[in-house]
Amino acid sequence: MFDVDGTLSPPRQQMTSQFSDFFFNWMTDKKVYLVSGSDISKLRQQVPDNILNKTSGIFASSGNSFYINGNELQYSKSFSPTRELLDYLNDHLNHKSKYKLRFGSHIESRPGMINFSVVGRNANKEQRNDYHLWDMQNKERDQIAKHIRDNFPSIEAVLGGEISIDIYPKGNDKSQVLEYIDADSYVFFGDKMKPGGNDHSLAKELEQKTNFSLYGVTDFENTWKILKSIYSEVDCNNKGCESCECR
Ligand code: M1P
Repeated sequence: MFDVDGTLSPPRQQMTSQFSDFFFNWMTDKKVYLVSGSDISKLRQQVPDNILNKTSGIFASSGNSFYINGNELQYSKSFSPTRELLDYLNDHLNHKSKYKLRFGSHIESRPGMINFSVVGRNANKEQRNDYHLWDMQNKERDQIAKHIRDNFPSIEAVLGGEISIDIYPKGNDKSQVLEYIDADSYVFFGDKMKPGGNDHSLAKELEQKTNFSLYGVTDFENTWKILKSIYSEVDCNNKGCESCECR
């Protein structure tokens, strides 16, 4: 199981062609699931079709929608935020936030969840980066997420990428994907596994299993390095391959 933004690609960017070529070959003979906070349309912009089609399944919107064979929808959940929650978010956006730049698309509705961003999902790379650096110093997203958790007991709010917060009913997080994946052992790669991050719920649930491995990565290059060092060598040896890409 792989998170996407920050794990297989830079946040909100495409996988590099070198890594996607490697990953496509590496997937052969493995059951690979993608588990992203993003919705399916963003995921399709970032991950090439040949990889999507080769997965055993794609969980988008934090496991609130599920596709097999690249594009066959298996289920999609819904979420209608309460007026109180929307009022809190709009009040923060329009009056309380100390970050003043706005680029549009601040509350995005996705299957089973909403995504909230003060700077806005329309921010370009530089604008996104500027907010991200500011937020790392000022911890605005941590404070918003904590406020939501403390004041809306049925709602979970977690940080996924660089500029936004994923918000959904408690339990409708990435851990729900385990209801749909039956395996003897599980391996999960994610960049937000610590408490407050959107990979944490799945990591915590996996810790209840007997056979699991968790890889908290810093970026996609880190994922690549781990796949090469831990897994590819086994594959190459098994297949007796002389010119494996991983060598
Ligand atoms: O998949 C990780 C996150 O990617 C995006 O985050 P951001 O735009 O903040 O960098 C969002 O799609 C977010 O929902 C998702 O969790």
